[in-house]
Amino acid sequence: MSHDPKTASADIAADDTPAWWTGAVVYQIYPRSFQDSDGDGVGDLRGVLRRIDHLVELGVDVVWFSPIYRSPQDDNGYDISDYRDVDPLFGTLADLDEVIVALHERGIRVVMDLVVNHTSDEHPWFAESRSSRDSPRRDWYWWRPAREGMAAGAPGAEPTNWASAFSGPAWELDEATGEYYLHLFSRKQPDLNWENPDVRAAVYDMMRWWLDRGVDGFRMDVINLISKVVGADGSLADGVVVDGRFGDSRLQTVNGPRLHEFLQEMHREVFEGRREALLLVGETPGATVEDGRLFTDPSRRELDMVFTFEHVHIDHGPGGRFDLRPLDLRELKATMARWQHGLFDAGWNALYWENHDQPRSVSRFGDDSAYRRESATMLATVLHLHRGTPYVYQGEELGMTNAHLRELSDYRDIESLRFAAEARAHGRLTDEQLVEALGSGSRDNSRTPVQWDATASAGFTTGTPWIGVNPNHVTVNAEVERADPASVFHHYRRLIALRHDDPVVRLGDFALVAPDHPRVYAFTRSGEGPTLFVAGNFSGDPQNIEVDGVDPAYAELVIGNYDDRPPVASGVMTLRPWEAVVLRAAPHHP
Ligand code: ISL
Repeated sequence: MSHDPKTASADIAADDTPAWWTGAVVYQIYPRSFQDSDGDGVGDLRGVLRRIDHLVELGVDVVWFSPIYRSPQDDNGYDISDYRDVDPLFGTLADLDEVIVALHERGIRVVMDLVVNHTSDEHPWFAESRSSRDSPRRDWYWWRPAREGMAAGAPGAEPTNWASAFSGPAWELDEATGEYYLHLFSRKQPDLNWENPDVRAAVYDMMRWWLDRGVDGFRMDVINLISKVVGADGSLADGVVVDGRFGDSRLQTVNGPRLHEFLQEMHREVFEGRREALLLVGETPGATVEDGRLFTDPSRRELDMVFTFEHVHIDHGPGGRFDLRPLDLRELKATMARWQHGLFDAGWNALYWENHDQPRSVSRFGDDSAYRRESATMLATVLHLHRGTPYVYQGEELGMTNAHLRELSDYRDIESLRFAAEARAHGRLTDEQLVEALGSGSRDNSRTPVQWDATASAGFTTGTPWIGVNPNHVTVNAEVERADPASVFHHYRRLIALRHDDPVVRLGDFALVAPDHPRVYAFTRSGEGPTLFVAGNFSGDPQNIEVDGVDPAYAELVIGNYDDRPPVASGVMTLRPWEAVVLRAAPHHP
């Protein structure tokens, strides 16, 4: 694993040309819910082929596929049993090749999800690892005996007190060999031991295989969990106990001591010489701005950008995602601004409101009934005018809302099901409260089928969909959206085109305006070209905002979500309910 510094900088920043992805917009496909082609109720790759025109019309530059690898589907594909094959649920490798060619022909790059913090327990590596204590692959995963002085299997005998992200302990006893294995997620997702160089070599080999197959990058699942704090004697430490039984494992598992070393090694082993054409985005829950810089400063040769979680945790109450509170807009602005400034001179931001783990943004931060169109377009405008690479999650461009699932039995996500089972077992929530908590916080909110049209299954499938179609598909769907020039869909098209055309959107400096305004999110973008002024009203009431720097009376309305521009009097602009505007200063205004 040698590294020649003379060639190191050749493939990035060879000149000052900004990387291609600074002007790109990424679209996330969650294949299981995008488009079914064979009537089994689950979306698939041939379904994607049918909808490529939708992506082309939208104007996106990249498609990121959530996992389509062979998988027992315990966590909808984030539990992989074969990294080099497509799950029959989604099609075949040949189908994938067709999809890649079809997207490339339209100038759209393809990014694969890469889940290498853990595998499925049905991956041959794990089968071998668990087969005996002497297995050559034993050390590929985290095996530990019961806590000292305790019998394996006794309550509390787990090697550490860490909790799994999906409730219960992060350790599972394997009866056959009498040891526990670590799983930070479900028990069917054992954590790989990145301390072992053979594990790393196998992962890098698989990644090269995918690049050679023609993919253009990776979205790296929980990549900042791959390095754990491990003592010289191999020990793992308990976390501080937070809720009686379990300790907080974050100090031991998040942004661990060898993380940056591993990422730099991955870069040398996999990306050296071809980095420029690729998109490398890490999912990094728990990363601070300082971490974000370490990951994305190009001179460090790690990643291009990372997904921060700070802004999507602001409305979490003590109970986390199942305990959402109203958004504090001031906090949201301050958080976003910190990342904008922190990664301005070195590094880059990934911008998102939604993905397959987050509730729908129009339901969460907007008004998904009376002002659905207005609030969805306002949220889009604010996000897409930041500096960074915006991510559009399937259906977000249609203004899709939370799922409206009514019964506990309607839920499919392992996280929601485990949460519900535990809350019931401990009598913590009534069924009514549970339906309410899941209704706003469940990951299933964003996993219902894409609403293509008003027919029975929204055009998603001819069969029975694996999860209920949102009943509002009769009015909220792509066909209706496409027919209306003022729709959420056409608004997204304009925002994407604007990023492609305006270097200030792409690279300009960012400055908040009226950071303390509780209901208006306003900022300027300035750089090589006329300054842009952006404002979004995060409420259903009219809001006033002072407009300094850009005189709106002389400014061009670049994009808005009402028919005309908002009224301005004596330097005060009055935004209408959920209104968003992007104004461009006249050339004589700097
Ligand atoms: O959504 C979460 C739980 O409330 C997050 O903690 C989530 O589990 C975390 O963002 C990691 O997400 C990724 O890895 C998980 C998988 O379940 C998610 O779908 C994936 O995006 C395990 O692979």
